[in-house]
Amino acid sequence: MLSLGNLPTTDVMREADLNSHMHPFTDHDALGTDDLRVITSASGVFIGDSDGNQILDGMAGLWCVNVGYGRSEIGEAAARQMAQLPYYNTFFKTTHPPVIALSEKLRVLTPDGINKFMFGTSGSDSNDTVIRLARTYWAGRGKPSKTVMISRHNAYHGSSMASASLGGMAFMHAQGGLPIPDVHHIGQPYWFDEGGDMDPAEFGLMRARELEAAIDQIGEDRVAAFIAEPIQGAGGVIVPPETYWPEIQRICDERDILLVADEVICGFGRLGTWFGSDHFNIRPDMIAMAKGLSSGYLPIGGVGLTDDVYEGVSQMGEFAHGYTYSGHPVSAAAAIANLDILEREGIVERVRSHTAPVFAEKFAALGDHPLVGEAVTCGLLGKLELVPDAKSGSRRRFENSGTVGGLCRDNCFANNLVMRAVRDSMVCSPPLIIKDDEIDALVERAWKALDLTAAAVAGQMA
Ligand code: PXG
Repeated sequence: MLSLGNLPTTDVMREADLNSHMHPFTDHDALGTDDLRVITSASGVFIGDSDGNQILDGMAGLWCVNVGYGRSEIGEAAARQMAQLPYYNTFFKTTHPPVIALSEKLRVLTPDGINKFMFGTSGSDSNDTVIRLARTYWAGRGKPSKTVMISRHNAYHGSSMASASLGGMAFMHAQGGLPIPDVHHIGQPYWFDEGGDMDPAEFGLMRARELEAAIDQIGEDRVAAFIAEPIQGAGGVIVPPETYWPEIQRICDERDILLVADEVICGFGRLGTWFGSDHFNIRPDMIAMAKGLSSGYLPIGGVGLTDDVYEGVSQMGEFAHGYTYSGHPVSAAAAIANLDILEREGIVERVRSHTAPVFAEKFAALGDHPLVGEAVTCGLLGKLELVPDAKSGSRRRFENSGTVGGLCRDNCFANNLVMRAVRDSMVCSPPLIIKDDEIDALVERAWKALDLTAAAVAGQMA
């Protein structure tokens, strides 16, 4: 059996992995032993593998390691808490200092009006909590028929039964009998793929107004809430046209429904603001959080809610919901240490005033590559749309969606860069502490991967 103190060779670990470990979102028949990278260490923006490669992590893990790797303060805070009180629950009239301190801190940092916090361990369970809160709120307000959640196609809200239903990933719905009832999906504000001949502003309005049409069609007396990521992440870093969010906010103000911002990726500095809602002037009734809340050092997620939602839910007496690990003291202590780093080092402010503008300028250069139809950034999110005839300005896609993206992702990895492919879009979300010369290295390696990909595509076409 593998001992963590004395690692065997890469090949032995790969084989042991395939024998006993089932990976998330993975076709195991297509997973050869050679494909598996064993990641053994990390520091700053780099991860290290068992063969000694140092790989620039352009994804911050899975969009989460905002403060970068190797922050011993977070480990020390967790260790202190482990020694003091490793576990206690918050169910039966009990609480503990870490969950109190974290809630107080979030009250200050989150968007205006978000004043109460309920915790879990992930983005998925946070969004399950969102559904239960929204439906219970309306029951508490005397409108129990308002149960329908409106979301968007190609949204990602998690992988549990309820959160995957809320998400709009057709390939996920195709397995296991999803979605659950009373979830309705409208179109996404993805101009590059779906905007046709409309200009982006007009398209953004049209997609926002699908919410109004859906409320009319379903009936306002049936709709509980609209949920959306400020910028879709896993769907392919889809930055909506500027017209989109103001129109969504108008509709939610005029209609008697709740607005939920899924801040799991956009929260905690990703866009150069504490939350994506701050960037887009969204006034949410609830926010879902995870990932950057602890920079991924320990699992923790949560939902922030307004006093109105809190009071509405409280009308029902006991809210019959919670997890063994809601507000876990060690995770909460790690989250506090992580938020302290973000504050003390002025990381969010630095992303806004320095890192995001530098990233925007350097990443834009990738737009000149013959394989790239569009290079987009917002804060420290980046995305390249790969298309066959970028030079002509056409947004036409490759046939066999995902093949070229997958190739490009593999070429990135071979050049010691992690970028993720979403269909034929390459997405990027580096740790917020990335330095200027590391941004240069990221862009250089991405360019090289694009060159290799273009050569392979040309070879296939020849
Ligand atoms: N909401 C959003 C916006 C997310 O991005 C979740 C909820 C669910 O969080 P948990 O902690 O339950 O995973 C997410 C997660 C990818 C990828 O490949 C993205 C996520 C998770 C796994 C993979 O882009 N986002």
